[in-house]
Amino acid sequence: MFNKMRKTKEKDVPVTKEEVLRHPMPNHVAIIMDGNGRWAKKRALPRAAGHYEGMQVVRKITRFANELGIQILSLYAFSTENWKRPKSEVDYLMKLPEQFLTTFLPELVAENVKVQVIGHTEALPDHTRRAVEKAVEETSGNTGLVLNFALNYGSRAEITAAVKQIAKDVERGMLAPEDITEPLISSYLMTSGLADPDLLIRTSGEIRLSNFMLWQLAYTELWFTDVLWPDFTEQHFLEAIAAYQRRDRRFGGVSAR
Ligand code: V0D
Repeated sequence: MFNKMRKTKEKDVPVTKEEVLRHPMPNHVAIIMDGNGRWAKKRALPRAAGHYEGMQVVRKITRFANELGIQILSLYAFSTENWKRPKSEVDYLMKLPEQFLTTFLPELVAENVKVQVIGHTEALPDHTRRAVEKAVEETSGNTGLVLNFALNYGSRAEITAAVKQIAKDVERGMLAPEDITEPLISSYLMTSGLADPDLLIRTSGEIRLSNFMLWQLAYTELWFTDVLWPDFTEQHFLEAIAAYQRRDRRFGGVSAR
């Protein structure tokens, strides 16, 4: 509460869009969208209802991020751990990309959003993979917000695959051990070509990274909230960005990076 509000004399006032637009915007915002199941449970609804509501919030926050001029929005939609959930729930989750894209792909195209994906998409059901690939293709020429979905993504698996490929390239003589620098390692990750996140948001009260972009988050500002993802609003997003902007101002010029 106190943390998220700007204090003007006696009153806490919510951050406005205009105020946030006056300060440097984070280029890349990443979100761990947690709390959909808990949201449903609180309402005695099936978990699927929480995921469905969470999908509506994805649409809302995507539009808003684009309006704010954010360049990259990375969303952790399905982790490699999520396969452990009941089959019925996994089956439902795997229908969401199609459902989302059937409804919103025209809107994404109209809004110049470029859909990308990181993660082992080859292991997704065909119907899911096809829907996502179609969206990636149809938006590949767009120049606005990059909407980067992490699907069947795990950071340690990503780093392991990168190390394996680097070893192969050394073995083939394409690369010398001296060439292995931090930027080279970044270029072997699935996020190659994307700047590292400036701000990570995690909803629903857990204070951990859960195997999301471990390498990429090395210098990222972290913002945690107890708000469940289906309850997450534009106002919460503004509060997270304002917190980032305050921290960034404090380090401005004497950056710790
Ligand atoms: C459920 C909250 C959009 C998190 C948001 C397969 C859990 C809603 C997508 C989506 C999910 C993915 C790719 C794409 C277009 C949309 C999505 C999953 C879960 C996991 F190209 N929401 N969403 N994918 N949830």
